[in-house]
Amino acid sequence: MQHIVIVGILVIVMAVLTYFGLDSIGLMPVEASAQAVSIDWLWNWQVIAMSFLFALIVVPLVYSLVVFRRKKGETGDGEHIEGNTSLEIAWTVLPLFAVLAFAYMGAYSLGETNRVDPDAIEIRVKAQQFAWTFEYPEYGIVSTELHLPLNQQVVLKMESADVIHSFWVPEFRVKQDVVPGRVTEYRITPTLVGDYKVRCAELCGTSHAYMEAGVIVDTKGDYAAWIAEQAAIAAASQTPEGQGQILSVKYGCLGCHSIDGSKLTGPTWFGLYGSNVELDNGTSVVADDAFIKESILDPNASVVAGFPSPSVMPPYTLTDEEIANFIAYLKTLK
Ligand code: HEC
Ligand SMILES: [Cu+2]
Repeated sequence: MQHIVIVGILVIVMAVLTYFGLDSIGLMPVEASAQAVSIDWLWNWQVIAMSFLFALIVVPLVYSLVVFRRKKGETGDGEHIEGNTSLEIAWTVLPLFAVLAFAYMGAYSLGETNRVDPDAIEIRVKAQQFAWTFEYPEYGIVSTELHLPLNQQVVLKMESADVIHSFWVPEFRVKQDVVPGRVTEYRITPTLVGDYKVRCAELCGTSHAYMEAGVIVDTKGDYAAWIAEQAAIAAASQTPEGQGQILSVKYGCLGCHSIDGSKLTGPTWFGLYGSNVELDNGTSVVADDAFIKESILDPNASVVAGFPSPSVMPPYTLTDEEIANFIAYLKTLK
């Protein structure tokens, strides 16, 4: 009897030490969503159960090894024990209740995680090898970063362009697969302002490890400002000037041409349109549509004074529409 009391006390002490030991390691990153609360609650009870079961097995085992080891000169057999009905009933019924309790807690936690807010903001997520894209359909915004407003439920409607990916932000706790051919949903209510990362949690190819994107939880005000800024950019890129600016970046023109008046490998574009350009053959020409077009399609036709001839600028075969967009952009640089 005395042994049972001692072992009982040791089990409790060991369980408490194990629990606080595990807890102090900080196994979980910060809790940054409303959904994380019930998941962490469930996880905490599992750690308690784990610590207790660990102690319940290890303490009696080690205690028996030490206290009941064979003493010097002892040669006889151990005492013969023939079953113990009440012990068997206990270790059948108690785990049954524990499992039922955890099933109930799991179902409750799942219900909390899936709770639908009818005012949830919808954001579309596209996953592909090996990048995430986020679309805010209400504002025509497409972004490689996911911005979320604080304390507001969002529902991500996720699609994959190729293989199975998985959307996982550890701080939000919830994880959801993104499967080709169907739209999966992910609901989250961020509760902590900060910079997080979504990682693909489904091995999806050679660069799977790099399939990450920024997830930024903003205050309501910062979120509105970001939306306004992105919506303005999205609207601007629809105009000819916007398209012209995009193509200047896309074709690398801005590596040689500045837009602020400074001289790089090529002349600046600042104030170029409509100005008088001196050529290296001594003549000068007005920088109008025809001159600009010729300079792009055939840079050697006329070389600007002060720059090496033949021109270091490679010829570009742009469409008439691209050239018109470029000229619209050039006109804004003054
Ligand atoms: C490798 C550097 C380089 C790149 C890249 C480049 N340019 Fe140029 N560009 C020059 C140089 C040098 C000149 C001046 C010599 C000449 O007239 O060809 C020039 C001249 C021009 C001119 C003539 C008018 C002037 O004063 O600037 C236009 C217009 C122009 N580039 C447009 C473009 C466009 C559009 C692109 C991209 C599609 C582009 N350039 C890419 C180097 C470059
Ligand atoms: Cu992936």
